This record gives sequence, C-alpha cells and structure tokens, in this order.
Amino acid sequence: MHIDKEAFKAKLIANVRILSRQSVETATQEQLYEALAFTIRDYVTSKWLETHETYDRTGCKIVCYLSMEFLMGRFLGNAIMNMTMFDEIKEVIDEMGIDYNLIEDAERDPGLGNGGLGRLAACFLDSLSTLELPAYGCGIRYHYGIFEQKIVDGAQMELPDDWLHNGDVWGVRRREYAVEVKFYGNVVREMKDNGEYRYVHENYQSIIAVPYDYPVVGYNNNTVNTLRLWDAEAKNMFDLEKFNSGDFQKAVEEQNLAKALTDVLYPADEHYAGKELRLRQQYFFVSATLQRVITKFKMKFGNNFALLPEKYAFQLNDTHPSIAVAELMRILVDENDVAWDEAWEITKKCCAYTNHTIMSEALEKWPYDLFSRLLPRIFMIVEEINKRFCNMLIEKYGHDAEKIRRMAIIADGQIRMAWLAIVGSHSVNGVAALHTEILKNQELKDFYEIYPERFNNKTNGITQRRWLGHANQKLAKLITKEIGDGWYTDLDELHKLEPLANKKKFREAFMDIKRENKVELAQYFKETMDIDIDPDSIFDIQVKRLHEYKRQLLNVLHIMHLYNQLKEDPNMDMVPRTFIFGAKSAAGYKMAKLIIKLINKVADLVNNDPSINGKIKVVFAANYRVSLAEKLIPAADISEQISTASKEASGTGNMKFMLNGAVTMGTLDGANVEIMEEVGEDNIFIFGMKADEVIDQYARNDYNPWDIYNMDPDIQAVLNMLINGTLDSNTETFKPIFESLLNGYNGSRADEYFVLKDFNAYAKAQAKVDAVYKDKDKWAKMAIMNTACSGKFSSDRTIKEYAEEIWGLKPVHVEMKKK
Ligand code: 26W
Repeated sequence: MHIDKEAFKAKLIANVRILSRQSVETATQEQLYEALAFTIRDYVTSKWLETHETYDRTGCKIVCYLSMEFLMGRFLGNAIMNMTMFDEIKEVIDEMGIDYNLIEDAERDPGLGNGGLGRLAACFLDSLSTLELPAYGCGIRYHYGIFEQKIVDGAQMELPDDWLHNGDVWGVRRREYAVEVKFYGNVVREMKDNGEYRYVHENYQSIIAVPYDYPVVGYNNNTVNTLRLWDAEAKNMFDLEKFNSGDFQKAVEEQNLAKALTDVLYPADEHYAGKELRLRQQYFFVSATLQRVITKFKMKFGNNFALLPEKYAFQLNDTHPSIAVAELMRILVDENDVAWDEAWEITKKCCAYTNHTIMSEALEKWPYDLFSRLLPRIFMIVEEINKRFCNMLIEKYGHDAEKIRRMAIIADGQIRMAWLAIVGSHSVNGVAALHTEILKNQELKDFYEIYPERFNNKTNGITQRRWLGHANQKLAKLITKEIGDGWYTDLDELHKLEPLANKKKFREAFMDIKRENKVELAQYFKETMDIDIDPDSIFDIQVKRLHEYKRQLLNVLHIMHLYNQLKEDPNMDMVPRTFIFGAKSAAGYKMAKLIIKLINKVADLVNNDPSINGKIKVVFAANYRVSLAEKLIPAADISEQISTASKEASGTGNMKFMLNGAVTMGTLDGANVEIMEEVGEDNIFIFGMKADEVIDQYARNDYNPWDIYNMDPDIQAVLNMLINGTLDSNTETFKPIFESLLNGYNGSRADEYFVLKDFNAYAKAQAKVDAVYKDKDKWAKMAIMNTACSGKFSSDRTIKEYAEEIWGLKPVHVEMKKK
C-alpha cells in the first residue's frame, strides 16, 4: 500500500505530542511505539470499517472461532507487513533517526495463550483475513496473560504478566455491545399461552460482558477481521454515580468479583484442574458471543432461525468452549421459542469441534454439583441432551450397557465436555493425519462408529507471513529475489527453490543468512545472559511447553551422555553443538519444573568445564514466547520434535522450523509424519518407536526399564549422574527423575514415555546429524529442501480446508470506496 510519507511523518510527530506530551527526540521507546501504533491503527481503521460495512451489506456467512486462547504475538510489525507498508515506513523512521527494531521491541507480547492451541488460533486469524474470509476470533481479554518466567538458581519462577501496563493501543472498547451473562440462581417453570412450558432463570448473579475489538489485518488486501475479546464488568458499576453508602459498598464488591473473572489466563497446558473460575470464564465468553450473534442475526434476518447455519459457523477450539452447544440451545429454546428438535438441528449445523490432544489428563470433565450450581439452566439442558442421546444409544446398543455408560455425556457424577461437543456438532476433526486416525481408532472409537461422517482431518498449519516474512526478513528477501513474492499468499511456490538447492551460489547465500541469524542470536544471548556461544556450532533447538510426553528429558539425558563421552575423550571428533531450550512449565507441574532445573544444572556443568574444549554448550532461554520464537527459529539448524509417538497431536513449531530451513530430528508423531512425506526421508532424521508400537507396548504393560539400565553402561552412567552429586550437591534433588524413569513416580508407570527405550535410537540419529553436518554442501541442500517443501504447512491451506469442508464459507472481497 502506498502512503504519503510526509503526511505520515506529520501524523506520527503529532501522535507523540498528543499521547505523551513529548517530542520525537525526548520520547521513550515505549512512547514512540505507542505513537507509531496509533498512527498505523488509523490506516487499519479505514479498512476495518469498510470490511464490516461489506459484511453487513452482503449478509454473508461468518465464522466465529471460539477459543479460550489467542497467542497473537506483537501486533505492530505484523500489521505493517500485512498492509505492505514496511519499506516506506522503515524509510520514514530511519529518516527521523529512530531505530525501528527498538520500537518493535518496545511492544509487550499479548501472551493470551499457553502454547500450540493458542498460537494456532492466531495463525488461523491471519489466514482468514488474508483469504478474505469473514471471521471473528472470540475469546477473553485476560488482564494477565501467561506468566513471565524467570530462572533463579536453575529453577522456574513465575511473575505476573501485566501486559496492559502501558495501555492497550490495539483494543477498542465497545461498551455499546455489552451483554449480560447470568450465573447461579434457580430455574422456575412458567406456562406459556400455548400451554407449553418456559423455563426462567431467577435470582441469578449478573456480570456484564464488554467486548474489546482488535484488528486482524489481511495480507495485501482490504480485509480487516475482528478479534473480539470479552472483558467482565460489574453490573452495578454504572450505578456508582448514585452512591449512597450502601450501594457504593455493594458496587465495589461486585466490581471485584467481576474483575476476578477475566483477571488471569489459566497457565495449565494439557492438564485439566476442574476449577470453578475456569468454567465461569468458559461460559462467560461463550454466552456473550452467542447472545451478541443472535441479537445481530435477528436484526438482519428476523426470527427465521432455520437460516442461522447459513449465516454463522461456530468452531470450538478444543472442548473449552463446548458449552456453546447448550448455550445456543438455551437461547433458541428459552429466549426465542424455537422447538427443541428444530433448535437441535440448527445447533448441530452451526457447531464444529476440533480436538487438540489425546492426553487423558487434558480431558475436561466438570463435577455435576459445581456445574449445576453455577449454571442451573444450562445443566438442565445438558441433562436433556444426554437423555435423548442415551435413548438413541439404548435403541442401538440396548444389549451393551457398558458401552452406553462409556458414551453417556453425564456419568460418574461428571459432565464430559468432549462428548457434549461431539454430540452437538456436525464435524469433529483432529489436527494431523496420524492424530485423526488415533482418534477414530482409539480415543473416540465409539463415536466414530455411530457418526463416521462427522470425523475428518485438518492438518495444522502456520502463517508464513509472521514466521518467515516477519521473523526472518533476510531469508524472505532472498527467496523473493529468486522466485518472486508469490509465496506470501501461496506457500507451495516455495517448491521453485528445489532446483536452486543444486546451485552453489544459492546454497552459499542461504547458509550465509542462516549464519547471520545465528550471529544475531548469539549476540542476544551475550547481552541478556552473558553467555558466549559459537555461531559455527550446530544450533540444536527444542522450544515448546515443558511436558513429559514432549521428552525434553530425552534431549538433556543425551547431552549428559555426550558430556561423558567428551570427558573420556576430549579430542572426540564432533562438530561443536549448542543445545538451546525454551519452555514454560505449568506452575504446579513438579516433574516438569524439575526437568527445567535439570537442564539448567547440566548447562552449569557443561558450560563451565574447560576440559571439553567448548564442544558443547547448553542454553536455557528464559521466558519463551512468540517474540522470542521469532528470534530463535530463524537461527536453528536442528529442530527437536521428539515426543513419544502417538502423544503429540500435531505440533506447529515443527512447521515453523522447517519453513526456516532447519532439519527435523523427530519421532513419527503428529505432523512430523507429514513433514517427512513432504521433504523426503533423506532430509529428516527420524528415530524411535512408532505410534502403534507405543500403543501396543503400553497395552501389554510388560516394559521394564531396569533391563535397559542394567544392560547399557552408557545409560547407567547418565542416570547415576542424577543421584551421585555430579549435578547438585544435594543428591535428593533429581531423585524423582531417576525414580520416574526406573520405578514410576507418584503412581505413574516406570518410564511412562519410553525415554530409555528410545535413548539409543536417538543417540544414533544425533550421531548421524554430526556426520552429515560435516558435509557442508549436503547440509545446505537438506536445509533448502526443508524450506522448499514446507508449502503444505501454510495455515492458508488449513483454513481453506476448514472453510470448504466444514464451514461452507466463501471469500467476500472488500473494495475501498473512493474518497
Ligand atoms: C484444560 C487444560 C488444557 C489446556 C490446553 C487442556 C488442553 C489444552 C490444549 C488442547 C493443549 C494444546 O495446546 N494442544 C496442542 O494443540 C496444538 C494445536 O493443534 C497441537 O499442535 C499440539 O500438538 C497440541 O499439544
């Protein structure tokens, strides 16, 4: 987009003055950031208005992506890139003597998500806008996002993430669209004129849901969709003006209660805790979203609710918003007098559910009494849905009581949210081919049997705009120079790089950029951690949430093994390697926290032992988050994707690394399987047990890791380091890890995730990396092939599949009116 540079400069100067009473010369980085963001927002707003004017005028279908998490990353740089204003803005900023990178760095990450699921939602929004698909992201405006991680004496400390501290430049508060959400109370039955009953919710507590809208800018088009995050406010806050003393007190109390609702993101990933506040959050944003949708629908289409599925689709991002099924029923049946059966058909046509994990500890099952007390009317509706569903099951499987118990939505005093989502949706999808197969054949087998037509796969993807265009600007430029910029909107264009892998000049240019990125990262570590790393070493990176199934432990045990080898033979022939980790652990997840400590203690040992000649270095990069990922991933040679096969639903980090020319070290798990299909077996390092082997072995339950310990002196030596004082003078510190690997810990099985079973295969694959890396040309070809073959993993491809196969959603072109 072309901008008038002088006009832009004048606006920017004015905004610095208006917002902070400063001049460009005296303003802080934060103030300059705020002013630049406001200036850009002005350009965005014209398109934003036009987009919604177009949606209103055409009455097009809209998808609402319902998600508890949106891990958006910084807005500013992304908006500038997608508006295709980057070069011109950069020139203006340079002319003004301001360091553009420092301004981008002044923006705090809106960390409103835990990990994969939240970041996927953000990539999807970028693709939706770029593909001109009408969409809303619907979620919660947490006041505190995912905690900030500090490492103190090797251990994780959590600090609150006050992301709103410097204000919220991108969010627009829209009090005019506030809605009331009701909790607690009781339900009474009233006779309607026609003799039917109506259920009325009484004595409830109200919370006001106020939306804040954030722009989601499409790439090189006029589409700006909306991320709508709901915040909670007290109903009586608005009566504060009256305040005779009693009401004032009450209003303040209510205000505090309301604030608590949206105060903080639950920092647990793949672990369900059954906390009432979380259920309140879920119902809060789902109810607000659906109420607003139905109000708007009625304004446009009256009470013709049969039309609803042609106008709105609701995608449920995991089970967290699955209460939408019951809430939509409530709004249709109670508030709009739609008959149950008709409402049920409408609900199923509107809703679709995505499953993101097979980890059983992640499954949401709300206790019956908590649920019925908090949401009495919703509970009745779930009971009714369950009754009808079970009746259907009895008709089909009357002989098989066990099966019916397994499938019931309400059982054992719990409400099974995944079952509710499946029964109330027309589509159930997994997030990678292998994952969907496992769902169909194992976890959701019973449901696949009765609803085979509902099941489908949508392999995840990532947006190449942020993960290459923005994160790796040097590589983006090189690629555009060689094959043009078509890849920004058609990532399969990258296949055109394949023949260039055979051209020496291109290989050199590609690897020069990799090296520059590594130098930049090394500088960052020097500045932030005062650690020296060698840009000519292999950068081997594992970044993701810390979880036992992701097996950071396998990685660090292997590093300990390498260290032992080097101690024996300091002249061992190996390419120097820098192992980099980034991972947050859920605050209450003891084993995960201990693994973080282990990584840091191994780093202390290895980095401070001059006898190994700097051959290996270990870095734990604190506070892993989107903006840090954007620095780390472009600098990677090796991408660690080493989960126990069958456990990682998809992974999306694996795709970001591949796109940036890192080679995957991985198990045949999640989307790694498809990455191998795309890049070819020769351009990836695959090791370890296969998914079916893991599943069989687990079922046989005859694995004894002691056999490995007793037979394998290398493994024995590594495990003994955990308890013999090498890493920590207190020999008890890492005992639980030792225990979990050999005997099981806290009720888990011994080596539940087959770390020891896969250890040798992993060590062998790592040795192969070392050998291949020595052949510079071969390595460069592999790296280039990874970038060249990553087209499938664009979230544009994924979103097209959702739009065509699940939502029936068509692009709507937005044209700017001539002024
Ligand atoms: C109730 C606690 C809780 C919180 C978050 C349970 C489960 C979750 C998420 C479903 C966990 C998650 O982020 N899953 C990841 O989703 C990604 C996007 O599909 C996948 O790529 C990852 O493999 C999967 O772990």
